[in-house]
Amino acid sequence: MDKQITNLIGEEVQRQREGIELIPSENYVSREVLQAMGSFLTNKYSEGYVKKRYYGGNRVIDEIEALAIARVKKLFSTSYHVNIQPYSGSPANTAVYFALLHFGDKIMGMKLDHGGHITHGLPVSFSGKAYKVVSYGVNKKTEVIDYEDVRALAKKEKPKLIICGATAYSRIIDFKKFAQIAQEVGAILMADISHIAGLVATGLHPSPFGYADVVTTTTHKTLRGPRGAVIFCKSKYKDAIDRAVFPGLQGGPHNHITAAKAVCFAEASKPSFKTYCRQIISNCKCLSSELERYGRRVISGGTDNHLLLVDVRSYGLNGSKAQKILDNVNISVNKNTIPLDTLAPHIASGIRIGTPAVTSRGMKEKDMLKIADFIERALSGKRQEILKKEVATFAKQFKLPGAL
Ligand code: DSN
Repeated sequence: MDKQITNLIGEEVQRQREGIELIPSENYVSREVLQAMGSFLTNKYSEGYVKKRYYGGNRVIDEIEALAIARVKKLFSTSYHVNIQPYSGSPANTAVYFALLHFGDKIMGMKLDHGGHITHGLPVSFSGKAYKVVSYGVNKKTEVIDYEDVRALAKKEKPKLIICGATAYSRIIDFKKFAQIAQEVGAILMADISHIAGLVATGLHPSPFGYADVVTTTTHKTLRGPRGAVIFCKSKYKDAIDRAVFPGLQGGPHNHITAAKAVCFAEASKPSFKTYCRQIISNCKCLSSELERYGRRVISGGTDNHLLLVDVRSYGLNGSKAQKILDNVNISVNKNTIPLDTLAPHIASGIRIGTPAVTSRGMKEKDMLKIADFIERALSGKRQEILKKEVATFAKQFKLPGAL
């Protein structure tokens, strides 16, 4: 046993147990997902795809990969082709671009400070360097996507690929409208549902299947599986996508993660997972209205999903300071730019708060009121040592999923 690492893992488990985890992209996996990730499957190389491997000894791995694919198709009720191998969300998105575009082609995604992701065309990312980027945002007043603005920009710019989906957007995304726009300008439509995958799988957010040509998702956010991703595509893009993932960008798939994905897809197919996702949204709405009741500005005036963004300037803070203060009292959030932010992303004017992880610990609406109170007291400058103890005592009442 490696003592140093074991001790550090122990410390991290304690941090998770005594803390309130509000980063919307994080979650707690089940014991079964953990077991699959920590299995002997990590020992095997399997470049290629089911029954088309470059190395021998892949009979079992083929069965696992085929099962994961069958389960995820069932979960999302889709007949799209599935590539289960992407290591994570950014490689999955990069693989889609590599498959369907030439370097220098034009892509259109959501601006980072309006909720988009780095891989949706940020200048410092590969997506922003290899492709020409035009970006849409939210309406300045409503802070919600204005589909007529998106349409006008698409008509003017004629991108080859339109990306919809976000990392910091609290409202429903209308995939049908995006598909209409893409069709009108002859663009390919990619939906990145990484954040909302669990909500989509349970019918609590409209599905992009049937509308988007390609759908990407991570498996570790609302879906509550291992750190990884999946690409779904219409059959005409199948060969290009598969070639872009392997051998284009990746080598051997992470078979232990493929197995854990399969476990997660089965868990997410259970009725109890829908109950869980419903509770994520209820908790989020409750937290949002409680913070508004304290007089705080929630971007777009609320939330339809698992996250909300709070403008922290009314506390006399920026996002970075607010994140640090909350960290000191065992509450994890992340600083986040808000629409039309004048501050750089590493400082930002807002914080992003999400409820998938706390809901996995069994917290309900009454607990959200308590969390709002903790946040309010911390950011209004109340004594941190006392608050930290209160937060730890509160958090420890809730079992840490996956822990023995
Ligand atoms: N880091 C993820 C998030 O927090 O949304 C996206 O990659």
